[in-house]
Formats: sequence, structure tokens, C-alpha cells
Amino acid sequence: MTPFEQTLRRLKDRHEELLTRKNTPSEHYNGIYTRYRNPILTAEHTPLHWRYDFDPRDNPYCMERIGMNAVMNSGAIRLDGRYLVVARVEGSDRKSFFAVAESDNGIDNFRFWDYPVTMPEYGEPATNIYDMRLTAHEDGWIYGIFCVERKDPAAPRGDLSSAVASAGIARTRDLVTWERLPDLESPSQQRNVVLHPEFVEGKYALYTRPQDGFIDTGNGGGIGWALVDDIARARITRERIINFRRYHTIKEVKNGEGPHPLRTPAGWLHLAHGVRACAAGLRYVLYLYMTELDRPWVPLAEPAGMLMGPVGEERTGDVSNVLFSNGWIADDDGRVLIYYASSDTRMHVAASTVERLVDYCLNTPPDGYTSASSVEKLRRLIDKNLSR
Ligand code: M1P
Repeated sequence: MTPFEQTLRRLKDRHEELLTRKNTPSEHYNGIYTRYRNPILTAEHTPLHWRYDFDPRDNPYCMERIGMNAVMNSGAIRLDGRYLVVARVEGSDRKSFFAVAESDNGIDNFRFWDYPVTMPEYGEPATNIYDMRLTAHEDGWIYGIFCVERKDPAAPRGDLSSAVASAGIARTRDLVTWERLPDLESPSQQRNVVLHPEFVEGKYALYTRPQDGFIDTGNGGGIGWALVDDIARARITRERIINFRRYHTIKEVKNGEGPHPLRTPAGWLHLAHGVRACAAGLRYVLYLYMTELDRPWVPLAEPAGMLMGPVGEERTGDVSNVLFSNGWIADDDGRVLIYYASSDTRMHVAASTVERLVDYCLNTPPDGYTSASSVEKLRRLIDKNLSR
């Protein structure tokens, strides 16, 4: 074996070891969900044939030619018995793209498909695309709605940061071939747009997140709801806020719908992210809420605070103090796999059940919005427990 071949062999062995590593549940207990110990996808999981040129004549040092920086915010779907995520992969060049990774059990052994997704463009080519929400809609298509970022054409000279966010829409049957539809037309910038899986009043229904700027939501009050007649020419004419931001909560600065909500006998179960500001910057956590089955825009229940916040190594990364989820899968037996990214760097999984998450939503006290009400809630539980 030449030194080149030896290096490549070592790389391939280590990569295989990482990809076939078994994942185990963590011991921490809260009765609501179980985190798994290992990240399910990281930059190191991306195929070696994306990163190295295997030809020793062109790459005598066996050098990484195309670096990968992070794997994060992934849409998820169960298709033909396979657990599939459409991951946001970010290269060393800061550009994100989509790539499908597949596992037999949804917990470990995720392996990227050989090629990333080639997403057709719509209109002016995007600078960056990311955070796809997948919806197997009752019309028979699988839709992917994602953020499309372009440089702000109105930015003053010298401002090389201002951008405009809109929602890109594409559909597929197999996650391989994608048909791009026109971007969502909206009076405001949009990120975190999600397609509801069923028709509502005969129309396509979208969860939206109106925002005044690329980062700031400004007057955007929270998670919105809009009906559109034609998904192939989706246009928001009327948008109502269904899940509000609020002072001194986990979603004071921003919030956004995660994956599409799950239909349960008690109502639609929603996973979302909430953002607040602190001295360390923005803190992103995950929370749940429920809406009525027949009127998915009507709030039903919302526990106080977060379902999950960053812990341990999840706290640090490219953008630290962030948990973000845009994918979950509900199995036929009621198991729910929550796919979430930590600190814009890596992907994880946590497991729960529909029953547990609904119980959490319906029976966890809501936010009373003051310290006094929090103490009051605590006292009621303490009284109950101590009087047994
Ligand atoms: O960096 C944290 C997150 O910031 C944005 O979230 P939001 O849409 O709420 O503004 C997104 O860029 C998201 O991808 C990222 O994880």
C-alpha cells in the first residue's frame, strides 16, 4: 500500500466506525422525552467522497478539498419504512445545502446519500438555502418549504450583511427529484414557513413567521396562519398570529413553527422554537403547544416555558446556546422521534410518545407571566404532594 492508500484506508475505517456507532438513551429522566447520547449527524458524518479527491495524482497529500462545517436543522420524514432527514449541511464556505441521510431505526447509523440535493432555482438565484420543513400533504406530494436568502438589493453601499428572507417551495415524491414552485409571495419577509398536512376549508394552510428584517421580527407578532388557494402560486393575502411572542417568556424576541404539527385525538400537537435575548446573545429553546383539531389556528394548550433547552455539549457551537428543530417523525405505534440541532453545529434525536407529549401539553401549568404566579403554582403542587 502506498502512503496515500494507507491514509485513505485509515480515514475510511474511522468514518465507518463513526457511522456504525450505536446510540444509547441518556440516563436523565423527566418522563417527557429521552435524549440519545450521541449526535446522529455531524460534519464528520458527511461522505469522504464529498470532501477528499481520491486520485493521488490530483491530491498527493490526501488533503480535504471541500470542507464541511456543520450539519444541522433537518426536516424529517418516514418513507417506505426508512427514517429520512433532509439535513442542512453547511460547507466551510458558509453556504448551506440540503442532503438526505437515512437510517433503519431513526436513532443511529444515519448515512448520507451519495449526492446532495440539487434544488432548482426560482427567480433570482438564492445565495443560501436552509431549514427545510417536510410535509407529506394529503394531495399526495411531499413538500419541502425552506428559507431562501438573497442579498438585500436596497442595502446601502458597503453594507455586505443585509439580506432578505423568503420561503422557497418545492415538491417531490422521493426526495431525489424536486420540482421547484414559485416562492411564497408575502407582504413581509418570511422564515420558518411550514405547510399543514391537510387541506383546511379546501385550501392549503401555512404556518408563517412574518418578520420586518432578516434577523429581527420587528412587528411580526409570532407564528402566523394563512390559507392559500394554490400552492403552485402561493400568496399570502391574510395572515393571523396564532402563537404570540410575549414579554419575559422564552419567546420574547422571536418564535417559529418547527416541523408540521402532528394530528392527535386531543388536537394538533405543535413543536416550535422560542428565542430570548440575554448577555450571551440570543438563546433558542424548544417548546410545545396545541391547537384545536377542527380549527388548527385556535390555541388549546401551552405549557409554561421550554420543553428542551441546550445541555452539555449542545450549549456550544458555531452559534452557541441554540436548540432548533424542524423535523420529527411519529411512528404508527405512537413513538415520536424529535430531531433537533444544537448550536447550529450538529443533529441529535430525542424520543417520546404522542401520549406523553399531549399529557405534557394538557397538564403542565401554563405561564402565569409573573414570579408570584410561578410561586403560587409551586405551592399548589407542594401542598398536594405533602398532604398525601
Ligand atoms: O442561529 C440560530 C437560528 O437562527 C435563525 O432562526 P430564526 O429563523 O428564528 O431567526 C435561523 O437562521 C436558523 O437557521 C438558526 O438555527
